[in-house]
Amino acid sequence: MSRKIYFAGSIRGGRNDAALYRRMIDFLKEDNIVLTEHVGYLAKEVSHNDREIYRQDTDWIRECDLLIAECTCPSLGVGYELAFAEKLNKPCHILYNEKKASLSAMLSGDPYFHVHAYSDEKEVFGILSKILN
Ligand code: 6K6
Repeated sequence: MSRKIYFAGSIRGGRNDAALYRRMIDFLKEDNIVLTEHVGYLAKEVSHNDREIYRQDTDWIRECDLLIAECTCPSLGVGYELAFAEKLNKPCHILYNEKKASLSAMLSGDPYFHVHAYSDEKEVFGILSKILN
């Protein structure tokens, strides 16, 4: 079943994990629609109007079937998107590398979120497969 996925990952919070986002998005795109490919694909932020970004991204969260967030690199925008999606009752899955980061208590402490800790990138794709099964 093809689903519309909102993939969330850090942009202004830091682009250290952009290559991982891209691999995750490519994997998800095999059988699904990823509304937010730019999160993995643009190496550098180009000029965009922030109001337009906010309007487009909140529209996409309304439209999506589920949200998947990679949260190893902390990002205010991703935290906001998760809270916004929760308010709309969208299923939310959070992945993070527990060897590299500790997740904010505001995410790990919220029983609404499905939190998936991993310690090796190879585990990420098995986690994504389980989420989509
Ligand atoms: C596109 C690619 C790189 O830069 C852009 C232009 N900026 C954004 N375009 C679309 N969505 C954005 C942009 N900046 C932030 N976001 C949304 O917030 C994304 O959906 C990310 O999941 C999240 C990242 O927030 P920050 O606070 O790390 O920027």
